[in-house]
Amino acid sequence: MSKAKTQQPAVIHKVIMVGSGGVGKSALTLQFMYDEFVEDYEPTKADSYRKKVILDGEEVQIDILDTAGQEDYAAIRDNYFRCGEGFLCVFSITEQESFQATADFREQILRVKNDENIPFLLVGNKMDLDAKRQVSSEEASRRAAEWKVNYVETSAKTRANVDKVFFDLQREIRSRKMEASRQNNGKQRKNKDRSKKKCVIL
Ligand SMILES: Nc1nc2c(ncn2[C@@H]2O[C@H](COP(=O)(O)OP(=O)(O)O)[C@@H](O)[C@H]2O)c(=O)[nH]1
Ligand SMILES: [Mg+2]
Repeated sequence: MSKAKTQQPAVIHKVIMVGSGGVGKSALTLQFMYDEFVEDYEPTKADSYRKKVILDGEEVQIDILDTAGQEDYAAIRDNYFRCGEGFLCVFSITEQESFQATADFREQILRVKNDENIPFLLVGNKMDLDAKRQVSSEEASRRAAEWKVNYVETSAKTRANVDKVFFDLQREIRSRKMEASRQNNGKQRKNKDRSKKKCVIL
């Protein structure tokens, strides 16, 4: 902490990738982080990443937790979700089941965070595979509207909208934090300790 030169940006936005296995959570994360399409990332591996980015002129750090199935254990999943400030809820447009599963993820997140306005984007990935499409953008947009969130289609392969989803979500997180700090203005910050807890990957 004493190395001033390598000091991390003061602002950290914590993003969690959720969604069924195989939808492209890791591919989106790695495309965003390293500008490459990784076809064969270990499907059971959860990992966290951090990167300095410029968000509307301000240097911030984005922390991304790429979840990978251990979420089946409720305690581990809840621990992950509690750490998150914003969620990219990913399905594959080529797999109807993965779209249905987003409702379960949404429900679990709302239960853990207890906040209807939690920063959240519904992400339809693999838009480059339009010929194999099983979920129409109308259907997905309808669900997003019900949830009062935005729907964005991406391709981790072509990089389409990859930056957009990570940056849009960070903007939502930022405005949510600004709102929270306005509400807490002058008051003791009750959640301070909790928000400092590290995300533990098991
Ligand atoms: N064509 C195409 N394939 C993708 C895309 N995103 C991921 N994949 C492939 O889908 C498979 C599962 O991706 P992965 O990122 O491991 O999914 P995860 O289980 O959600 O992390 C891999 O073979 C990826 O190469 C995409 O946008 N387009
Ligand atoms: Mg993965």
